[in-house]
Amino acid sequence: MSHILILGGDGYLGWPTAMYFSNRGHEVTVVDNYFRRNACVELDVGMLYPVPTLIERARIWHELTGKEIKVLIGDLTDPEVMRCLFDGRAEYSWALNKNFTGIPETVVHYAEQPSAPYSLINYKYANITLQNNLLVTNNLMFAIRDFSRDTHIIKLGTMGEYGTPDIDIEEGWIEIEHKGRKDKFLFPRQASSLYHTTKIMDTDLLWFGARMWDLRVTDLMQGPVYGIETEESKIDERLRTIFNYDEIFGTILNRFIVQAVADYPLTVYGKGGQTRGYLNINDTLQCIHMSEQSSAQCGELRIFNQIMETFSANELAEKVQDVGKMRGYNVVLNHLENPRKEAEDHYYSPNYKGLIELGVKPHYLTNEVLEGMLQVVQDNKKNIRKEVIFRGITW
Ligand code: USQ
Repeated sequence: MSHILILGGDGYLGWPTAMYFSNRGHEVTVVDNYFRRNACVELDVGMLYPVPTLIERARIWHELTGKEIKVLIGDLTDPEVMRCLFDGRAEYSWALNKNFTGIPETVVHYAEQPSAPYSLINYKYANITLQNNLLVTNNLMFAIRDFSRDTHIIKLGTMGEYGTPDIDIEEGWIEIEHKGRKDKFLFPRQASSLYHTTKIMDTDLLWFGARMWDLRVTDLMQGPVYGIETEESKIDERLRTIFNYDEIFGTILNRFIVQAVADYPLTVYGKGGQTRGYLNINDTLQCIHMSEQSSAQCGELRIFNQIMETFSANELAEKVQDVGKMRGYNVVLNHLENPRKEAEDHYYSPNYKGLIELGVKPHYLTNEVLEGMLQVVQDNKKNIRKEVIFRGITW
């Protein structure tokens, strides 16, 4: 079984990915600097339930399964922290001080500031986003170039890189015919936040690395993810992923579920016609797994659109309202003036066949899935802080 390195292993997707691969017998190393946790403290946005530190979670995982997830707490914007993961110098956390066992075959890059509103609070948060996301990606590219060119990079991109163009969205690439000649180019990008802009720049950086140094890169253009439990977290509540429902780090469906339970009118922004591609957190894990099993080739930037179905904000709100009503919640929709600058009524037709062809079996957004989420949120209702649900970060 191969060695998988997960950058950003404390986050909403990072920790479930670590357990998923560990459970399947892989050697797993996670790195994180607690950026998300610290930002939640700084901005005073609560999580739905307390989450043990990464070191504690790895210890709990080991106690319950006998499997080991190695932890390094470090800031990957520091090139030396990144480079020690690939040149054999890594000194893992004193709490889990285990021997380094080799250079990873695959690195999953989640180590980014992931929030569009955070990136636009003001110039300071814009700078933090640019600095963190671009430096981490650049440090990764150079570490792999210098020490480990065969390592497969799986980077999390975002569907928001494409924006909402008035043509069908292809999986990363488009063939263009111009004055009688044809060539293949990256599909046009046009972000609607500075966070999304950094993801475009990441793509460009790694496309450069693939062209110059034959790096192997899979770039997953992911839509907003929803869900709480994964197969691995079900064994103990303390293994549940970080779950935000605030305006900054919470994504739409996770927020709507919490709002339904908290008797807070669902915050549909503007007309609610904004359509995106969505996926269950369990499908993120499958997508990473399938990408890991079939590496990109040397010099290839392979791009997949990582979504399973599309919904407008209104459609999501109505689904939550219907299931909420069945469970006795009085769910009301509130069309707030849109704090974001985005199209509210637009064409949206992305292609997303690639990951299905690789073998991913989608979990669709059924009433049962919504009920499962409502149940976990209900169990933690006492922790919900209504004042963090909407503060109005505008751009
Ligand atoms: N929205 C509402 N009400 C809310 C929250 C969001 O109507 O309370 C709307 C937004 O205006 C937007 C859509 O729902 O049109 C999605 O918003 P979101 O906050 O769920 O997601 P977004 O800001 O786009 O970012 C999230 C993740 C990011 C990921 C991205 C994928 O935070 O890391 O890259 O989803 S995508 O949207 O495809 O770019």
